[in-house]
Amino acid sequence: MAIREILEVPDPRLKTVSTPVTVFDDELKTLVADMFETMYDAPGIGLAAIQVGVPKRVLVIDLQPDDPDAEPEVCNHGGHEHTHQPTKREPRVFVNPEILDPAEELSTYQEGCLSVPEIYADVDRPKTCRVRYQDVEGITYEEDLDGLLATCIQHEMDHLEGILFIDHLSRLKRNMALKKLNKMRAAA
Ligand code: GNR
Ligand code: NI
Repeated sequence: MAIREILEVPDPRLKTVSTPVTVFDDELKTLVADMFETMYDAPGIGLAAIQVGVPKRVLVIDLQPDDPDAEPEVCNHGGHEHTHQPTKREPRVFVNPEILDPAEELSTYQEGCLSVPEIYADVDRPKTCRVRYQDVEGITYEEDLDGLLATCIQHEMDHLEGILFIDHLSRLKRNMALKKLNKMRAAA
């Protein structure tokens, strides 16, 4: 497993339309493992393969990322002292995802993106949706999503089409966000 470099705006590769996965092999499993490691390290709640430079239709999501400031819990059941992850991981993989039945009703979340660091803005998206996807073995599932998971999967699916959350903002707000990012980079 390896932490991979996350591409940031204005890297032109982020505008790539990703292609479907057709081979469910060890290379795919390594990509997914590396994406989880990269997402938990960042930390973020989702990651699309194109964000690590791989133009394939693969997403990982975990709405319970590690809290880097949380104290590890020390236990000694089983007779020896050991520590537990303070947050429960809920890793989810979506290969070749498709959105079905997006709700007409919208909900607004303040979104951020690991490829647009330190910029946050409200985005409206369908409040619920159904998703059809495959797992790393190629098995197909369908599931109804709501709340942050519905929002997050739509944010990630946008990456597969080369779209960033700032593309949903007015040109004025997008330009303000990009200026702020450049200013923070100059100060760093
Ligand atoms: O870490 C992330 N947080 C987030 C918050 C609200 C809506 C979407 C997201 S996804 C983002 C990680 C990322 O950039 N995924 O592509
Ligand atoms: Ni993103």
